[in-house]
Amino acid sequence: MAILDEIKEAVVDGETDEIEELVQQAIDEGIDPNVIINDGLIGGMDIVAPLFRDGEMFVPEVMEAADCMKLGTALLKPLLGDAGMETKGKIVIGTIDGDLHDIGKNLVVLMLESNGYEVIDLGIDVEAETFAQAVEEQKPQIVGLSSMLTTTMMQMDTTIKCLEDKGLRDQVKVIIGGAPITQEFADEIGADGFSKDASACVELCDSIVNAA
Ligand code: B12
Repeated sequence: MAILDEIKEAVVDGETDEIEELVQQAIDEGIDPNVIINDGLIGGMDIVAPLFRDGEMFVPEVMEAADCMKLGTALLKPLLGDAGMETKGKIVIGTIDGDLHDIGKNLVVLMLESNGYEVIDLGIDVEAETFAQAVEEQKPQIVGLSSMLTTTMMQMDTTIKCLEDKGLRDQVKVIIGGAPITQEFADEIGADGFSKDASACVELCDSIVNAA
């Protein structure tokens, strides 16, 4: 079996003991780290997603798949390189209040950092007030909100309103993303940008900082 397929399968099976060895093997075979992430690790999560939705995989198993993603991306991070690059801008990011999903956000962070951005990651389950405080203290050009649950995605609207209430909205561009998020939703809540994946997020941030 080709190594990328083995990585995919290891993510689906939650093989936390094997994933690092497999990713290292792919690196040793000279496969581009971005390809290992997109076609190997994310390829695995793409198989997990419908299984979870259809009740064929359960939370503990999906957590193991998530752990594989973390172990694999940690090995690849140094290879994506950011050393010596001049900082393009500062970004505060987090998963919104009530939401514990962080795989996608972590990939966004990884891609932004390896493309020369300074990223302050507030983690998961981040309250609107905490985003506002970080904007006030860190003075980023961009704040990124991640959401995977339709039940809590309106917290993005709450966060934008909180920035408005504190007089911080004009100082920062708000970008949003996550599986249920669309451009239409971004327009509806007055976000400045949306992207469907981590690579597109880098392009979005580049266009925002270049326009400033
Ligand atoms: C993994 C997973 C989990 C893991 C999370 C582990 C972790 N550390 O993240 C666990 C098992 C903990 C979990 C829990 C739950 N989950 Co869940 N989960 C998933 C799953 C299968 C995959 C998500 C994922 O990691 N995808 C892979 C990454 C790479 O993709 P991504 O997250 O979309 O990120 C990309 C883009 O969206 C974008 N992006 C992401 N963030 C941002 C931010 C910005 C600023 C930008 C620009 C772009 C951007 O770039 C990313 C990289 O390319 C999805 C299924 C799905 N279709 O998404 C369900 C899913 C999101 N979960 C769901 C549910 C219901 C739950 C639970 C309520 C289940 C339960 N009964 O307990 C809990 C909720 C816990 C909580 N309060 O948050 C539902 C949500 C349904 C809905 N309509 O809201 C989904 C859709 C599954 C389903 N039913 O189909 N889950």
